[in-house]
Amino acid sequence: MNDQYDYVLKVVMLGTQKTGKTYFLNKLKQKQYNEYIATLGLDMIFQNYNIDHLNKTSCTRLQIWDNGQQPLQMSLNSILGGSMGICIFCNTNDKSSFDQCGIYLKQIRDSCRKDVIIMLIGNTYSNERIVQTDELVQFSQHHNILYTEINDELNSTDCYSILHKIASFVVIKQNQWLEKEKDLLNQQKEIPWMTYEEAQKMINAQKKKLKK
Ligand SMILES: Nc1nc2c(ncn2[C@@H]2O[C@H](COP(=O)(O)OP(=O)(O)OP(=O)(O)O)[C@@H](O)[C@H]2O)c(=O)[nH]1
Ligand SMILES: [Mg+2]
Repeated sequence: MNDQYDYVLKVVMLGTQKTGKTYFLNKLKQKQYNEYIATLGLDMIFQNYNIDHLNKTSCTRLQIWDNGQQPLQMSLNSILGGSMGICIFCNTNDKSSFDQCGIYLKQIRDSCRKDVIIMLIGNTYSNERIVQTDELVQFSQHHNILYTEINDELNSTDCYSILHKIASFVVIKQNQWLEKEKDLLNQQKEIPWMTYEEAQKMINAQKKKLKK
């Protein structure tokens, strides 16, 4: 792990073809989006955040995987492995992209940590909307995941805030978990995505701050 960051978090963009994954990430980075070009295999971009929690600012780097529809021999299992956050995109003009969300969720439950943060993103591109907000909200509540909607007015700040929300949930959960499990951590050699030494260092720093 790079010393500059307290956390490096893997976040995966899932969704069937043309649901707006690359559109979203281009907007985040203020890149021009002219025409649809299928993502081949995987693209990766990075975004840094400072997240405040427990009297501490965690410098967090998101490693965002833009998952195309041509997996180039990589199974969804390996793509999802180690992820802390997942955005599932649904194109509200395309019912089949909504149907696929349930299948993705099942796969996520099989492949990821139990506390992975999942957000459903409903993208409305044209006026011919087929999947309504109610259905998407209901689905999210039923599966206990976050939900948000995007449309033609999406800008870089919106994308930044959406990913900030996911990163905050991950860091808060992780800080709470480290605090709660510190006795256990003393006995364990390694925890899933942070080495034992890193976890110790973090707990000690947190304690020092709380004492002040
Ligand atoms: N709301 C909105 N959506 C857009 C706009 N332009 C493109 N999109 C979305 O982006 C989709 C196509 O582009 P991509 O974002 O490249 O699709 P993708 O999900 O990355 O597709 P794959 O790479 O093939 O998996 C469209 O079908 C829309 O859902 C826009 O101006 N407004
Ligand atoms: Mg793409």
